[in-house]
Amino acid sequence: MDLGSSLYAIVDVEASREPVELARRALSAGCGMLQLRAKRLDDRSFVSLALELRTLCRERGAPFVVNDRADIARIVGADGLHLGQDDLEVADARKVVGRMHIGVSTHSPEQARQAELDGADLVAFGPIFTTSTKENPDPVVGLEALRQMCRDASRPVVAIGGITPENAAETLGAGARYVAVISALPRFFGAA
Ligand code: TZP
Ligand code: MG
Repeated sequence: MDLGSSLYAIVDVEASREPVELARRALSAGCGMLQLRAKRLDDRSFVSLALELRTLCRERGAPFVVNDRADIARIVGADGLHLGQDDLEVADARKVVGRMHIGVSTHSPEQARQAELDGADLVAFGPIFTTSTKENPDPVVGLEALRQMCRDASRPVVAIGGITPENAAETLGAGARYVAVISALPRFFGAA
């Protein structure tokens, strides 16, 4: 299935043994955005991997996003920063990253509205389906809630959580601009 630029590839160092190779393949498949997620990596390794992925993204013209870490996003010259509900507030993150594009993870319509009010450029919503990647995931929100969210949103919406090649098209059909994928990522370009 060719999702082209609607695929938001999240390279999670805990979910992939070869994150650089995975990033290369996602970029070759034409993903529209690539995020580095590294919950437990030491800072120096995080910076060095982020620099490597940023370079690959530049070569391919895809925006490169750093998860959680405003400091590292700024250090490596990322195109975007992605924040969760327990991370820095958007306004505080802006003090570090300036006008960089900021995405915020949300799990309810209220959180999504708040993220927009806070100045998020992109709103991630989920989990749309069951996911085993996230520790202590919020309850599944489902496609109908996504559809409503996309109708109400004034920012592009990223659908996340349990997205696979089988359900990606109907998820985009609900109005999401991107589908963000971690565990099923290799399956989007034909790997096991
Ligand atoms: N936020 C909501 S669900 C999720 C995150 C980070 C995990 C998505 O991972 P997967 O493997 O694509 O379900
Ligand atoms: Mg986070």
